[in-house]
Amino acid sequence: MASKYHNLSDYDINSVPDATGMKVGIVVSEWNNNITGALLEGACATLEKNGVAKDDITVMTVPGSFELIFGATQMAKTNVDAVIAIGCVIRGDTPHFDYICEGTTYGLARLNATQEKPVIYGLITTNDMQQALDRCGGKMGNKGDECAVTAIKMVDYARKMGKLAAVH
Ligand code: DLZ
Repeated sequence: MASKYHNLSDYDINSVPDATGMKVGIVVSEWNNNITGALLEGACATLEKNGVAKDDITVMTVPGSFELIFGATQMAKTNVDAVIAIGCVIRGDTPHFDYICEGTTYGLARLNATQEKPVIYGLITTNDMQQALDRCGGKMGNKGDECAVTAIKMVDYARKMGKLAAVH
């Protein structure tokens, strides 16, 4: 989680499994696209740095963060090994923020628990634009990098569990 103790881009490359051959689907929300675009760039750069081929990254856009649920559900049905959902919700003057954040988070969590592929939560929820900027390549790093590393680790985890299940 982003906090003053954790720069989102701070990871030990040696602790990341080799991602050669992994296929990753990324669903990106168009709302606040100055933020989501930077998160997407960070995610793609980190996936490629760790061995994912450019052609093995599938990117699709959806209008808003709430649509990430449907977008990620459909993406998980394709031949990707993991899905990263990227969005940014910034608090406004009404309770709308809370409904979108809760609905999207619940939807993605449910999806993560109810099908076979890992779904990575790349939803930034902030009080203002500056906090969002800080988390897409600013002083808090880039949450897109963190999502990419998490996706690679979870695909590796799923593969290991698949091998274990085959033995038992
Ligand atoms: C409507 C809305 C608002 C007010 N704010 C955001 C936001 O900060 N970030 C975001 O990704 N989407 C926002 N949306 C759009 C909703 O996610 C959704 O697209 C619409 O409610 C239509 O389902």
